[in-house]
Amino acid sequence: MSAIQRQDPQLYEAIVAEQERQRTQLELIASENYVSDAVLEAAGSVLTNKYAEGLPGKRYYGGCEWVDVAENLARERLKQLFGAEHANVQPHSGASANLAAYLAVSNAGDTMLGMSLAHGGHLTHGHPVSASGRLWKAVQYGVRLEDGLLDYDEVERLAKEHRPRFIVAGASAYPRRLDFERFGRIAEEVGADLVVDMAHIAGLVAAKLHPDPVPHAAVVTSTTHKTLRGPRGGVILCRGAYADKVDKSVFPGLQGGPLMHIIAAKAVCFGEALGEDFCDYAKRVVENARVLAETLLGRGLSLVSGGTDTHLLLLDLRGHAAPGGAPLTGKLVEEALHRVGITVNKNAVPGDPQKPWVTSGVRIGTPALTTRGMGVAEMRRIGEWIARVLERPVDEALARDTAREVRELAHAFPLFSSRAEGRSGVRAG
Ligand code: DSN
Repeated sequence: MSAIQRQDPQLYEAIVAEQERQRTQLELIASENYVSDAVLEAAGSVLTNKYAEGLPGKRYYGGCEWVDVAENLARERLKQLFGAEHANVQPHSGASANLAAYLAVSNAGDTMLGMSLAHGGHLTHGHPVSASGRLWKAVQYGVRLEDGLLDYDEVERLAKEHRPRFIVAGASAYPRRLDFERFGRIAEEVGADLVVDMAHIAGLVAAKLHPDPVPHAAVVTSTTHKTLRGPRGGVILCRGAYADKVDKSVFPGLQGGPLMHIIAAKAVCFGEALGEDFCDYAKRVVENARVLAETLLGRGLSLVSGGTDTHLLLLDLRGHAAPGGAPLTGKLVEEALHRVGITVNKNAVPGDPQKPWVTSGVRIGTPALTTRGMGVAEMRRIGEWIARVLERPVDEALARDTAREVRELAHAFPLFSSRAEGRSGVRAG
């Protein structure tokens, strides 16, 4: 019996139920993944007990000799993975990494230029409800409505008009490659710093399947839990000239004690990403996304930008009707797919007439199912299931049949080795 089971049966039940959900359903949320046993073990280790404000060798607490080893491993591996001059592995999340990056290159009140959330950007890239949009004067760029592709000419025009202190490149729902070289040129032209948030594509960048932001940006931020397949958290890479400012913006600027158990798990993740198998994994992620896109397009569905170069696709539901004739929404499709055991998230499409809580789109990604060992044959089957649920989202008999097929497929690709322990996860492929 596990310690949690003995001590806290209510919580134990929730953990086991979540594990069962992950085991029996198909995870297609583009920003999620499954970590290895080693990452899970480091994240659940005794390093959680240690306070270590400061940096390795320069801490405000005694007894940091072993957490220093963990943090140095994480920093060195991360620098090696991306060829960066400096790394800070302490940000608790992507959002805090972004805020620290902005504080390192500017002062609150300066002008920033970032991609609008409604066009595939991120809240922290200047949305008015986030600290970024409240503390900085945020100007927003987006994609061209006619083809869904990033409008670099508009970025350049806005940069020249508003002279931002920094430009943020990066997206959370953009299925195409980002041209960091062009962003870098625009930033240089207007005397701005380029900050790249590569959270979604970090694993693809590491595997050289996506253009590399590091040569073009003053500062690069990322999360570690998406395509990089590590623990939930953030990191910052930067040029040597920004090292001190970045480190000070993270601590004492924004955070107190770093999460040393998570930093240890990040070190494990970066070690895995440096390994031989990771490039093959990343290639399969992209191939799976391409096949899933082709399958959906083959069933007459529309994708923003007409397809994908990355790990994600954005289904555009405009023009499709729900039963009763009302427009089909992302909310309805997310719920219908949830009923059959396929997990996705509703997502605004560029120019979306629906509210953000409803949307006309669905974002779909392949990192998690690729970790699970699924390949192109499974993507074709899943694409067919998504298409037929979309055609008949409230058909209960169809939902029952599809749910059975989903369960069978999930069963054929087992995920966890030891359910009873309530913690251990093993990847099949
Ligand atoms: N919430 C993340 C995503 O799903 O893309 C971005 O931070």
